[in-house]
Amino acid sequence: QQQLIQINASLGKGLGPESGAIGLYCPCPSDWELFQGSRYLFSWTLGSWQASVSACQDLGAHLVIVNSIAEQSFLNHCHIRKNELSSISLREDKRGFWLGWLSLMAGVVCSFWKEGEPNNDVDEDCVKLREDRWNDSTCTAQNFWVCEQPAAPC
Ligand code: SIA
Ligand code: CA
Repeated sequence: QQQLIQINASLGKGLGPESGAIGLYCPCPSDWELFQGSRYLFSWTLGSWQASVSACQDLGAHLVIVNSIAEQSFLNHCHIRKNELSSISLREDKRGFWLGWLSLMAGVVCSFWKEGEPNNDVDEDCVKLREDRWNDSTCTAQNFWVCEQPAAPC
């Protein structure tokens, strides 16, 4: 809830019911981007990976799960902060297993690692978009994040 207000405030909006604003409230928040049956929110504030999980949950969403080349391309075009990292819904456990998802496409794991990644450089267990690919990074780093949610018809 706090995060939602922060996000809206930094967008100069704050039009949700929680704002107490009087007037029409659009059920489809304009700060979400639609793409192929999902909608996406690109955060305007920074947080740890776990804080990002909570921020998405507070919005009824989850950190983005990348299931296709098309979806990765969409992210590449829409996550505009070129030299910043944005958390996605993928994490490594202490035994080196990937938690979350890694989808199969045509029998091969669909992943978009940056060249040389994941390198687990100084305990990097959380995955972030970095430019147009993925990098493993520390879970405590303060980064942007991307939420995803099934797109309900308006
Ligand atoms: C990140 C960051 C910044 C961070 C840096 C990492 C690594 C890459 C290499 C160190 C020890 N860590 O992921 O948060 O962008 O300070 O890159 O260079 O993860 O794989 O330099
Ligand atoms: Ca890394």
